[in-house]
Amino acid sequence: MATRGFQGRPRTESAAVPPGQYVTDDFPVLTAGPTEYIDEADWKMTITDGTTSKTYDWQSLHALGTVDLVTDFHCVTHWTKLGSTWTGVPVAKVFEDAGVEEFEHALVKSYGGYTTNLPTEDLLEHDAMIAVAFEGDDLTPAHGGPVRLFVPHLYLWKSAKWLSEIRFTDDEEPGFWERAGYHNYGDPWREQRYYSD
Ligand SMILES: Nc1nc2c(c(=O)[nH]1)N[C@H]1C(S)=C(S)[C@@H](COP(=O)(O)O)O[C@H]1N2
Ligand SMILES: [Mo]
Repeated sequence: MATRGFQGRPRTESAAVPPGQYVTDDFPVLTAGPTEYIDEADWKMTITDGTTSKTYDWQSLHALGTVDLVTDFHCVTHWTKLGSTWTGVPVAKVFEDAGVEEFEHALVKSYGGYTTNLPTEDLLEHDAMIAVAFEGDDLTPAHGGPVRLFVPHLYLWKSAKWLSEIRFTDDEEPGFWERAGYHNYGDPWREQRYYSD
């Protein structure tokens, strides 16, 4: 009789680590430029499709309801952190609340001018969240607090710190590292580190 149900290998630490990555217990800080210091009370973020826009502050973001997510994440500089708990509002929830149009591309902007781009699908159909806490504590300024994007299935440069805007567009617009030669998509499992990969 055929066996049903789970047939694969049980998930082990090595199975959870993408190629070329090592596991660290640290949480290194990587910022191209100065750390932004933004009070919760001053933070604002706009969701826009160029025509319809909605702006959120700390209260109106939290009013949508936060969820906890336990996940691994991967930095292009080769470190991977396993099983951290993040708290935030799923991007799909904010998107729905904002009532903006679902164009194919998204450009994410930060206080301080950092940008990154990704397909809208990757913000809406994966675990992407607008994160407010890491391991149960408010995000520190160095890690993008009070609010950052967190997209665990792509290399960490897509997770813009000090989030200020998500813009949905018809045309793809490369962000800061994407213009500087990083891969446009950045899938850690396919080692999409640089443009030529
Ligand atoms: N605003 C902003 N967001 C950013 C960056 C940045 O320089 N500015 N660096 C990116 C890169 S390259 C990485 S690896 C991660 C690092 O996040 P961490 O400092 O919390 O580890 O943030 C990403 N988000
Ligand atoms: Mo990075």
